[in-house]
Amino acid sequence: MSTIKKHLVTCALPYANGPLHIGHIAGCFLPSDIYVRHLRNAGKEVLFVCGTDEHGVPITLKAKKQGVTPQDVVDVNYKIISESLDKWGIDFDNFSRTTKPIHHETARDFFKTLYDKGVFIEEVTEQFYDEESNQFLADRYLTGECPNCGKDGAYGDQCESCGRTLSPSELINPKSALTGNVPIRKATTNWFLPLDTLQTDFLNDWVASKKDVWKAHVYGQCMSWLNDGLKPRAMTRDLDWGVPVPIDGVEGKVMYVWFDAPIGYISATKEIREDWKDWWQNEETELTHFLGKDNIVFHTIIFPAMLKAHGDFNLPTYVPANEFLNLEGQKLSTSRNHAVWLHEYLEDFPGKEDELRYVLTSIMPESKDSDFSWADYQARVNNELVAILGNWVNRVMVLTHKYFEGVVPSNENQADYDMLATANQSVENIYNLVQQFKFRDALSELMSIARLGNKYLQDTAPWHAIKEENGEQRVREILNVSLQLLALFSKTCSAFLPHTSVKLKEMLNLKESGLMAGQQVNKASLLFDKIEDEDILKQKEKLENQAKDNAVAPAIEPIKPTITFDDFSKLDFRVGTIIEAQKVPKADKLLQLLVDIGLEKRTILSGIAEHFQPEDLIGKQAVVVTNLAPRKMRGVESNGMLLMAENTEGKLVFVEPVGGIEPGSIVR
Ligand code: B3M
Ligand code: ZN
Repeated sequence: MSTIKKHLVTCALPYANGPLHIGHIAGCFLPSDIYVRHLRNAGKEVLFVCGTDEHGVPITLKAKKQGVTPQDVVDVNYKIISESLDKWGIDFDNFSRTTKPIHHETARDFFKTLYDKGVFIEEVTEQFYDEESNQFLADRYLTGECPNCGKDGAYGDQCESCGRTLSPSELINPKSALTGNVPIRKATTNWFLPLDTLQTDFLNDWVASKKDVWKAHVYGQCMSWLNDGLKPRAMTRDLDWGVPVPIDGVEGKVMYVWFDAPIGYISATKEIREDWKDWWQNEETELTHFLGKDNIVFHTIIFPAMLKAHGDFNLPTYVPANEFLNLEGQKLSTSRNHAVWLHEYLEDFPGKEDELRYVLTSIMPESKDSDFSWADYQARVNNELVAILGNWVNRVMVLTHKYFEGVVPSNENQADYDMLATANQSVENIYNLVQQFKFRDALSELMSIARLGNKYLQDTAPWHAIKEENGEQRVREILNVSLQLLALFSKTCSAFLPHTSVKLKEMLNLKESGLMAGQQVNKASLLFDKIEDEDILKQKEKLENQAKDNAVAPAIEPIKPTITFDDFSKLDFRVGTIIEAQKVPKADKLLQLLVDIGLEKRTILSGIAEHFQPEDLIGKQAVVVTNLAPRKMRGVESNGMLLMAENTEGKLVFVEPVGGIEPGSIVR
């Protein structure tokens, strides 16, 4: 027997550094909203909280780029984000902000409790510092190559390419994101959460207990971090934007954004509920976090470690993270503006909120990455929502008006009630699927009710039956069953298609007590219209234009600081010929090459797998840096580096000796 009385559901707080795109909404807003609506329909007591994450370096970087204050940036984006979510129909109890005083106070209390309990390790460490801009380079202020996947552009706290959390000192060739300068190191005091001891004390066992509870990819990611061994992680930063560190005598330091952000879930609860402790500190409340896969470590390891160290809080039961959504076969990208923005969609397709919900639920990246394309959007709307659901609803309503002047006919003998039994079975299946966070399957089960309704009309053909002897009696039965199916559908669809559900209930004049024979229904109104080729073309053009606009101002890298001739002559460049090339398992970006450099053959890993097919590389020549210290990636040691030319769009070409030359030839 479950003793769960309340459900607290959270959706990851979006950074207020830009609007929301379809990747964010398919990743966590949509699944959490479906889940919450589903629980509410089932009569559960639910609280659904979210808000904008308004601290952190992405915001300050944006402010600097635009020449405004961080507060200006978050004010603008909070407005766009909250209005678009509201208009789209996300059913939050509270959508708060982490710059609110209540949040600062809550985060401060939380920090203070850990500090007073002696949880943190205080340590003076050398951190990267940009002398030109006079500041420490925390998190995204620092970029470099990822030690895990080799991709350039990883941040001081995380590589977005492979999802790995990082410490600044792990980045290869770190650079300041502010000036491009190579940073110096400077001593500073920070407070660390001892994840290593928390791992042995409780995380190992707690995560292990989630093996069959969490999705395989969530559990798998956690285990890989635990297997690598956790290290203490700094929870404070030398920055001025954030929640000030509440330690007497400490100034100019704020909390790490990933320390304060999840506490935002607590503040958002506190803001609207006096009984907030009941939602956070009572075993009868179940906590569920929805998020995208790049946030898994923070919700399954770091935040639970914080909650545990505090001592008073519940830990999450479920962490149903989604994988990534791509757009037209390419990674969604805010910086390249390769995205469909929610607020723009709502403007371009007024009244089509549910169409987007439907399509994104159908392709939700629940267990692997998936792809949104405009052609697929059009096909799903036209072939499923219009042709199946809209058509069914329209036929039932029109026939009811045609034969019975809109009065629900009776069916005393309960003829064809097996139809209703089948549909009720679907309703039960949907319930169970949503409980398991299988939203795609649940949606297709929902559509099976509409398919059943259509087929039933087709098979019983009331338009023929009416002409038979005693036909009217038969048609009464058919339309009674059809209207009941529709009433059931209108309730069941509300978690997935809330706007449609409201329209359907209005059409049916549906009361809490259900649909009664003799009751009047309203006229049919149009639920969905066809998406025309022209609409789709416009969206595709828009994407192309966004890409072009973006290409106007390519990010030209500044020239690196001057080096001496001696520095240069330390480098050993030779011509190499590639003799073998293969993909590296589980690394999207890496190719493993065997390169003949004259004296010997070298294994070299190169982050070029997205640009070249291994088989096309055999025999190709390249300039190789041969005296670079070996580096291990994905368990393979790389002994050298291939030089490539890269343009501002990220296109790579080989730097090859024209006409060819013996491998091993020196380049100088
Ligand atoms: N703002 C990261 C993100 O938007 C972060 C989530 C916070 S959840 C507590 O991907
Ligand atoms: Zn990486």
